Amino acid sequence: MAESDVERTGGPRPPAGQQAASQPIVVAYKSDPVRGAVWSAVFRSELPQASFHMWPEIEAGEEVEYLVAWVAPPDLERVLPNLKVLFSIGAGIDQLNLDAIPPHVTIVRMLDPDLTRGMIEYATFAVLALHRDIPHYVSDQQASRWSYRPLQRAEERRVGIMGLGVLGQALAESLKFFGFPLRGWSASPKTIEGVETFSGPEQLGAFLSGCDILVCLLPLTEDTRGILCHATFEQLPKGARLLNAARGGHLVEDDLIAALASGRVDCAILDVLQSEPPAADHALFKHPRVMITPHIASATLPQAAAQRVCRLIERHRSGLPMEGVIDRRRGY
Ligand code: NDP
Ligand code: OXD
Repeated sequence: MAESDVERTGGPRPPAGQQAASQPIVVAYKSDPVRGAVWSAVFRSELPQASFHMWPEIEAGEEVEYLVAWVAPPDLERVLPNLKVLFSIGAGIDQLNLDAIPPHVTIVRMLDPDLTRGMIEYATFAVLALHRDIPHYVSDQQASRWSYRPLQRAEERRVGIMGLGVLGQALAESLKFFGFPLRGWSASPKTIEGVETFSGPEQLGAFLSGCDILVCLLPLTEDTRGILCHATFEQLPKGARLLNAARGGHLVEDDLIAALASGRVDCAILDVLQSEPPAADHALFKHPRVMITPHIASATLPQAAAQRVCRLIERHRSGLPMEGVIDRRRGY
């Protein structure tokens, strides 16, 4: 039993089913208001016993137990002193300042089949584009150049995925169809059929040495910030290709520019950058061998996301475990 429950109720927490019946459910939503209107409608029909408030229109902050947000307010503990669960609107939670969120608040990230499907589409497209030299052809077209490049079989192009979580594994599954030799790298060892797996910092070099296309689908943490850097590029086969669909903070942008100049990296597709949007004269934005998209690889669709959070709140009220709880120690 959490201490905060004892303090708030003045006694032990009632059994799960009883709690749901006896206590009001107060939810605050702090994000895009247009999408918030969809959330509000879903809560009205799927969890009518809940009162749903759009930030900052919260009358009694001390009644709020659930917060749905991309970023939390800086003075969270003071404004929502009885918060129990913070639902991140995104799959990643690096945008949250974990130190400013009281330790008793459970943080839950977005796990949504639509979001996974979106990433499968985008990353499959991007790996195929890198494999088929599309960044070169796009820049050839801009220069009115008509030139062929030799075709390479997928079986001869090794694809390595950094991060074998929900998204990395889904991408690996999608890429199997094309015949690429697949490898993946994660924090803990994994066995995945058809994927050569590596784990931990000690196996990073062996993993990188066999990546003709390197895909980053890692969470952004203290351990992974800046992982796409000079030292990493130097361990790739010369002329490797890069896809970063995770976070801009993974990439040391100047190191990529240098690696493109030296030929260590041949071309890249980036969905995320250090600063979004980038300055109009950002060197990667204009680079002839880099394709950039504005952080659209995937997205949480409000209808399904709100339905998911309704179900999670019901589980929480019943004392059942929720899927997607983040481990603060690991940072993801
Ligand atoms: P998961 O938490 O499911 O998976 C993370 C994977 O990374 C796990 O395999 C984990 O290893 C591995 N990992 C974490 N830290 C390390 C480390 N230090 N060394 C090696 N491997 C590590 O995350 P998701 O797959 O759901 O999402 C990944 C990221 O994608 C999100 O955090 C988000 O930043 C990004 N994203 C980007 C989107 C976009 O539109 N561009 C959309 C959605 C997400 P292990 O399995 O051993 O724990
Ligand atoms: C996410 C994102 O993390 O859209 O969900 O980047």
